[in-house]
Amino acid sequence: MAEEAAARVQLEKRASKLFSGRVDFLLSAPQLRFLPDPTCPEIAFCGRSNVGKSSLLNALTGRRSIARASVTPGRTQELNFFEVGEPTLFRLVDMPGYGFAKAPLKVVDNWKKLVRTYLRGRQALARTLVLVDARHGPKDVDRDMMTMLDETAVSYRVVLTKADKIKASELEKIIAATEAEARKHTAAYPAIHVTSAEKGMGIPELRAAVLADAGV
Ligand SMILES: Nc1nc2c(ncn2[C@@H]2O[C@H](COP(=O)(O)OP(=O)(O)O)[C@@H](O)[C@H]2O)c(=O)[nH]1
Ligand SMILES: [Mg+2]
Repeated sequence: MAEEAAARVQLEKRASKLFSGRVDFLLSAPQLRFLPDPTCPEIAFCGRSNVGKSSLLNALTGRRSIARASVTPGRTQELNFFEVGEPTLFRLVDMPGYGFAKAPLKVVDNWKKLVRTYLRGRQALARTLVLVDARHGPKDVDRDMMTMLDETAVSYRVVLTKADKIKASELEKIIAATEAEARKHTAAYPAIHVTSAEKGMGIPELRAAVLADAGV
């Protein structure tokens, strides 16, 4: 047990060092043909619009605005790639947010095609993270996403965001509900992550998980 804890601390230290080193924006892919060559493992971040995806990416990388820097408003239908390590060890992929109620059908169709094809067919995809707002727990759009991911080849982690926004007693209930949801999905990890980009909660653990998932 002590050994396990020591190994975990070691991994978190290595993860923290790596994430505070080189992290560079690589490119935005609005269509499949613009995807970069799959030369290293990729970790994809999915979630509803406003779930806190950019904030989480910034917290993980210890940057103020790496995720926002490249994502100009109105161009949210792209996959944004960031490289970590020098030389590059793995990539973080900021997926377009879902659940935008007023988007035209054509935009939603395009989104579905791009995201599905990437998530289902990408050889380099090492893990997907599905972000869920801790204030609400899984909603129908999150369940739909998880069901779609059950059909992909890689398993995914469910990550609660904005955990600082609710009381501890409420958070316990949301965690239980989210774990129950995860257990219903064949490709979801049973253990979920609880994070706050604002307070740094769960960030070292998630960095370590990403490193382990990327196999570095
Ligand atoms: N209190 C709190 N607010 C957060 C947290 N993460 C994101 N937010 C806020 O939630 C809103 C949406 O965050 P953003 O990262 O842009 O979401 P995205 O649309 O998923 O990229 C912003 O106003 C953030 O400041 C968090 O951990 N705690
Ligand atoms: Mg964003």
